[in-house]
Amino acid sequence: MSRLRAKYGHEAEYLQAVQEVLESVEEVYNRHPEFEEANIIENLVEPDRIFTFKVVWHDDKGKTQVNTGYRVQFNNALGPYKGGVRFHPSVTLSTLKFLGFEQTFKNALTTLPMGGAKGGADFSPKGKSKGEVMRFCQAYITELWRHIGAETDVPAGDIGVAGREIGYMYGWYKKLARENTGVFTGKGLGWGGSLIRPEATGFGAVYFVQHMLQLQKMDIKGKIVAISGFGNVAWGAALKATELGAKVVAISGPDGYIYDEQGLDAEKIAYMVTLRDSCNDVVAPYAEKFTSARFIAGKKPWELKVDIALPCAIQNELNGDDAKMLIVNKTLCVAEVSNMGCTPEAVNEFTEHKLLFAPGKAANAGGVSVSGLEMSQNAMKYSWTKEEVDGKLHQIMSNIHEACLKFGRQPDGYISYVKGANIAGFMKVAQAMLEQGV
Ligand code: 2IT
Repeated sequence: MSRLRAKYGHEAEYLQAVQEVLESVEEVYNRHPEFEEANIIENLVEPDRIFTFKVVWHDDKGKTQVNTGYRVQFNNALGPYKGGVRFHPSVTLSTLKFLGFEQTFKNALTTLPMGGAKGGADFSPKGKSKGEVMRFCQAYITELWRHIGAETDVPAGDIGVAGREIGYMYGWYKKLARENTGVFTGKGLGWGGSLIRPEATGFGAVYFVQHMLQLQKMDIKGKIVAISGFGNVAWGAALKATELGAKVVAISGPDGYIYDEQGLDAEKIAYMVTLRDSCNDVVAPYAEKFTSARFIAGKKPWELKVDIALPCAIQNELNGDDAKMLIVNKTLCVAEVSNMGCTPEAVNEFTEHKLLFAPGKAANAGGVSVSGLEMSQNAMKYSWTKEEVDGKLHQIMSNIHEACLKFGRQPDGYISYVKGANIAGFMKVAQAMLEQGV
């Protein structure tokens, strides 16, 4: 860590993600001298390669706009590089290195043959027209297309990138590469996309929470849930939690949160997608449309008394003070559905108070799992039914939960899902690297 800090001191998120994994695996690592011999940690914490490029495009006024685009190919010990693309003004190299690092272990947990990667740009979709988004996606791919491919690196969506953006990127990729392979996942259902992919991250997270609760002899039915965010991931989580009989009382945006005492229903959940697609990045209009709801400006939903908290927005969105409030309010379970949604201080609070807490690389692995299933379907030139994909997603989330139990059970019986997920993911990647030589 001190070597990494000296080299990348300004990359706070990347250092945070690495530190968490190294702390978790220390004991196991020390029991495997072959890892030390091969210098596996030094090898594993550095991305294989990073592409950084200028993305130049024209806005609707004909003005030239310049952004910075990236793709971090982190590790391909287990399969082709795989991971999403994020378009958000906060994107830096540190963000994408942390996400690529996390993705490597998350993908290992899915048991599917996928390495880890992440890409993106400091582009804000907020207030942009459809044409502007399309031109931006095309300009991004003009630079990136040479470095990706169905057997080398398979991008997908993340914050600011959903079905529409994947369509524009894939359409442009096809023109340049002159091939029609499934190089992106999250494609439209009519042209190679998988059923359940849009819902998969949220669905998988709720399946994971079900396993956590079941182990403690509890049921998700009747539980009160707070969700942050209102994008694709929040939508899937709200849909599944509601279907299973939980009551989702909060969603949030950068402008504040919505408290809807009656809970979300099908109409309200559908409206969430309309809000997201408007590209205004605000949730306040929800309270104007539905009178059962209140808009609380500038606040996060973690001050509410709820049973389950699901951060679904962005990294470090739940801090130590938020965690303290959730603990005082006797929250039963917190699952990171966003990547690294909780700060280290928050994670420490949860662990100290023995709260049921799932880290993102376990809880949100359902999205990339169904991406892996989309790759399989594309390779077979075939598509599975909704039931088949959902069944496989269920099985994968159950396997991840088992892996967390295997490596995360503490002497006092507490399940550290953080340790469990990190050790299970690390062992698989480290072993593969060792077997493949340097
Ligand atoms: O963080 C993630 O796992 C994603 N954004 C999805 C990645 C993927 O390749 O489906």
